Amino acid sequence: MINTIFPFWHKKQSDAKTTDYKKFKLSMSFYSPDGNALSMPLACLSAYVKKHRPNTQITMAEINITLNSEEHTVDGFIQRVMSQQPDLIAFSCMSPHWISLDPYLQALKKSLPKLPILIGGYQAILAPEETLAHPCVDYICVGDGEEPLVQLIQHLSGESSSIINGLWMKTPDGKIIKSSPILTEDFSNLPFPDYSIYEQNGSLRGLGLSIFGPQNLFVLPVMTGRGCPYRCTYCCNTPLLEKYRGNGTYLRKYNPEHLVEELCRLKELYRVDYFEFWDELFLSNMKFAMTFLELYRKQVCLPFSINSRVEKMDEKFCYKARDAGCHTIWFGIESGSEKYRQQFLGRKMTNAQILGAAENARKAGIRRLTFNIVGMPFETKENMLETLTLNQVIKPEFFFFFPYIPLRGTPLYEVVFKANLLIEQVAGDYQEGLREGVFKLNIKEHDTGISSIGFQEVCIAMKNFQLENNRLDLNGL
Ligand code: B12
Ligand code: SF4
Repeated sequence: MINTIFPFWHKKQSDAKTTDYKKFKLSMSFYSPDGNALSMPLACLSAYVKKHRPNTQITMAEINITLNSEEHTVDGFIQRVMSQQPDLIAFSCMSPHWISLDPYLQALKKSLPKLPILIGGYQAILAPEETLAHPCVDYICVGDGEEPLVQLIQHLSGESSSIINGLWMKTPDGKIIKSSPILTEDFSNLPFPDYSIYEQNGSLRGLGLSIFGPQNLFVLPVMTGRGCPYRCTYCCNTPLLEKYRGNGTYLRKYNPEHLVEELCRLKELYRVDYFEFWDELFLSNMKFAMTFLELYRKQVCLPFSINSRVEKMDEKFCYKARDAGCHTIWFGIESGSEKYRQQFLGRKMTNAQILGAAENARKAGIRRLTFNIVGMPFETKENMLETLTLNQVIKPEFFFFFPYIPLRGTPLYEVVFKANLLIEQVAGDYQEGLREGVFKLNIKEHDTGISSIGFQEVCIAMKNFQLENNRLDLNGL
């Protein structure tokens, strides 16, 4: 019975003479289309595995395609993994990168047929059937990965044979064993992310850890917690919030005192110049934010950036954040059309609120980075131009726009699906248009939406605005 449920149990038993069960080699990987060399989920998982299964040796085999080095081609990747001789390879995968990952998975299974392949992250969480149906994939993680990963390592080491909560797996005869997702609830015992897996020659410098941070400073991405209370229709937070509805612990934060201690430790250890907070919403818990900022101001004393919502950016907050060292606030406008935003994106803020929030930040001396999405279903050329106009009024220090990608599991994906607007393959690289100057819709052209030609025209106007406008300098640091 056990052997049928757990395909690799068998392998470990038969290899017993040659395998030292005390040691376990885990390779971790992720696909990066934009040069970013840090996957926060893998840093979190590494810390947890090292705490709960200390004799695990963790190595990285990331696929960073912009580096143009042999190491990141399919062959180079396989060589790297083979040299690490892992007992398990674990990928963190976002949905837009799933198709690009395919040749790597195929080559891996061909070269190392006995190596178990585990996929976690939003691809596995929101499209579990599709992900496990891939012929090369053995396990998927359908929720938070900390505990399931440790349990899988124990299982593959022959230390446990129980069903692994939070993982789905394939039996050798192709059956699928499912279990419920796990939400890591208690952050008080959760170790902070482990950055050491990314170190090269004992350092993190020069690796490209931040996309939007000041280029001439050492910027370290960090997080204060996970989860967001809003329900934007295009965002994967929405199906997760729905999944964990009624579970009061979905919005999770670290203890502010412990977090500040950790930031001081990181500052010292890596000689950090600037922290970039990657939480989807830094201000998901205002009481936490105020306590944290006060401690940060007194003890950390470094500039930082955060992700926010305009509803939270009142004058009081902006001055408080500025006093603590806030250099830049990132916030989503997404669409400049109030009507489109409310009807299709589930974002109820008014344009007056957006302008007010942007002005509050400016008055407090905080730089503004706006996120905008273009090419969404039923978005017209006029709607897209409204997005450009609103940004031209605000003149954010950094204007960013992304072509919309339908993300499975989200309400807007359903709209695209029902209107038969899905295309076979979306662009895996969201920055390609900006680099090449050629912008492509990630949904089908339709009568009530913008045409491909109109999309290209407005995107070029946006790119020009970006070039003329962006000035995220370091003045005031
Ligand atoms: C910070 C962030 C960024 C940063 C940094 C990205 C990076 N290099 O990691 C920036 C701004 C650069 C960015 C860019 C992009 N992002 Co982003 N980003 C986020 C954000 C806000 C936080 C992600 C994070 O680190 N969370 C903290 C970790 C610890 O939590 P977690 O990811 O949930 O991980 C847990 C589980 O998922 C699971 N797990 C995850 N991986 C694995 C692997 C294994 C083996 C296991 C067992 C478990 C497991 O266990 C983890 C720990 O419990 C999320 C929003 C969100 N709601 O999460 C979006 C989000 C991840 N991004 C998203 C997208 C789409 C992108 C882009 C592709 C943009 C685009 N327009 O298309 C690019 C891709 C860039 C890249 N290099 O890959 C989507 C992904 C959706 C999806 N279905 O895949 C999200 C969810 C936002 C959204 N729109 O819904 N992003
Ligand atoms: S506010 Fe941001 S993280 Fe929250 S649901 Fe909206 S897009 Fe997602």
